[in-house]
Amino acid sequence: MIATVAAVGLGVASRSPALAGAGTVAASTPVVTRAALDPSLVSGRGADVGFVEQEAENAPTNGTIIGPSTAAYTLAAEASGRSAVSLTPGQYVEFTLPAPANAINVRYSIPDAPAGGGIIAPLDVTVNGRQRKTMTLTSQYSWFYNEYPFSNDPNAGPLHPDWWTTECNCVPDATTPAPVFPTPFRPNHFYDEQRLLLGRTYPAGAKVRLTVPAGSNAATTTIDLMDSQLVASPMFDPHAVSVLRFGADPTGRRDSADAFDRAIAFAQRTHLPVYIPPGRFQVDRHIIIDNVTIEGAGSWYSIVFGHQVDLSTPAPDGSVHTGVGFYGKDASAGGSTNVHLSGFAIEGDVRERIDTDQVNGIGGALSNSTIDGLYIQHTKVGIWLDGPMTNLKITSNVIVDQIADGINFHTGVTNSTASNNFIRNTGDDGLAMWSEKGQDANDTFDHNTVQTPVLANGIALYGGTDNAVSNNLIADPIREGSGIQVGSRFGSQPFTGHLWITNNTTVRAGTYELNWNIGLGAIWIYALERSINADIEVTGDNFLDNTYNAIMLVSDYPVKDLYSITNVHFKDIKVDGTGTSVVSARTAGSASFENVQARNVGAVGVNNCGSFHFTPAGSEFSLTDLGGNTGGGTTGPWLAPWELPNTITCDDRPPVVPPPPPSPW
Ligand SMILES: [Ca+2]
Repeated sequence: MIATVAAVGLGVASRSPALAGAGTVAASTPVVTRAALDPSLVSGRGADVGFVEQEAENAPTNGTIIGPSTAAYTLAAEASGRSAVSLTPGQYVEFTLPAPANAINVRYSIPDAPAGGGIIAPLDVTVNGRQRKTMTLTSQYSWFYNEYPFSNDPNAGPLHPDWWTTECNCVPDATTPAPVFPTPFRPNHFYDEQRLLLGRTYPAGAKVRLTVPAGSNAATTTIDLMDSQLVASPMFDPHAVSVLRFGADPTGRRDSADAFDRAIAFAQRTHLPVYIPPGRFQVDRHIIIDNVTIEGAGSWYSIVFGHQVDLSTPAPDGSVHTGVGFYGKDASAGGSTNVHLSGFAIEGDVRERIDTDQVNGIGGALSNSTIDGLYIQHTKVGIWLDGPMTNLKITSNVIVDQIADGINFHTGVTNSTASNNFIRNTGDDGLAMWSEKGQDANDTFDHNTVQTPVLANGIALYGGTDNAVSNNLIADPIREGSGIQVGSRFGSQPFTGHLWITNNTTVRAGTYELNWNIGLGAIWIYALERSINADIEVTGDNFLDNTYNAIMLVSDYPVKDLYSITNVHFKDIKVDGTGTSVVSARTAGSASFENVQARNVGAVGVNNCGSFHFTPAGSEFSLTDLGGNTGGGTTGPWLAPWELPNTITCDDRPPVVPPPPPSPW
């Protein structure tokens, strides 16, 4: 859906029904949101990272509002709130600062080059009509095409003609005549973001206008949102050892990797911290870190950036590229310990997905360590840990524009926490625990915000023991993923002990699964490689504005008679809006429900297919009603007695009734 705003400011009232209860919104009154929602709807959940979000679609503009739409491969769907503003040269969008600020961050999209590889284009920034600065936007890190692991060529055909392909309902290689797919085929990962220090502090009420210059080479410039904040002055630690003493170049012209190594070696001998002062430091390889503290002046000031480098021969780990990254020693070499990183940015240069490449912002094994207050952009994965390792705390980092995951606890990461982190625009899971070979155990993901993973899930758990996911805010997963996934997949160890999924809020999740051609759930429990029978307690979670279902439990069809899901318990849940059902069960097994309240439910409350035998005994999946399960939609109470315990109500593709925006309960 495309709506053109005829009068400046009209969009505010018409696009923000969720805010209607707050009173009439004047044209230039700033509309502050979190994940495109009224902040009161997500109070206490997600990260507090010190900036204020304003969606472009809520701001005065003479451009064109796109969306809202959840259709994958569209600009609108990958935007926060599934809506944005497209500007042609000469057009603007204007944000009124809701609080004093000296810095902004703009999430945007500009077109790709005709043959791929991206373009650069200008965007003017003025405050109260003055102080013009020009940002140089880029699409060099966006625009991927085709199937996994994706191509940068907008003219290429499917990468896997031997795969089942939904668009033709066929296997292209086995089909005569061979199907022809339009190009670009499955374009995605459209957005990027860029930070700008304004040079002084402006008061609340100042008007920050983003204008596409009349001569811009970008046919359209799409603005999704603007974050603003008051960035603190640079931190200086007089007791630390500056990398400048060892020859690092703060202008970024000379490579500073060797200088960083020398500073770290000195710091290890003298037991002093390493200091990265304000500046741009070029580092084109891994910096190995062990038993060292590295402090920057703040992530807006101390920037470590690098170029992607081709390796003449592949590294032992299979990498064919290297790039900027801070790496603990490999677990097989004992790993690293007592590493503390804070207050700087890591800006990579990764433009393609090569899963064997170690081109992550932070990697290796880091026990008894902390990572705090970093900004990580344009690496493959922000923080990819390969255990076994233990006791790592990852706090208050901003990780954006990644090729793959935001943070991944991979293989035997224990007693570790990721909390108060902000993750946006990952190309794969935002936060993941992947218990491959070794169990991730006693880990917690708490109070993080994860937005717009363009593929896969906001938070994903693949096996593990006694882990917790709590108080997170997860918004806008785009495709083949959910807000939260619990999956026996990717060769993971079994779920054992308990898994607590507590007090999280998802919004605009429950997406469409292209390969299955069905709708998912905002929480997706998936028994693909083994049964899931650990104690899974889903308590206090809110599932808002679910495109399809709120809750899905599924075993893939080829293994539906091998694996089941049991021992899952839902309690004190609020479901505000489902396009289809509250619960979709496509597996054998059972789950219990207590005080699961729902409203604005678009289809029958329980879509129960079981394991698809449809015998007179009913579905192979049973629901246990522990009371307090109230509310529903046009088809009646979501958990009506006639559905219990296992009435077959299977419908692969029920009509979707888009729910109204979430509102106070
Ligand atoms: Ca938006």
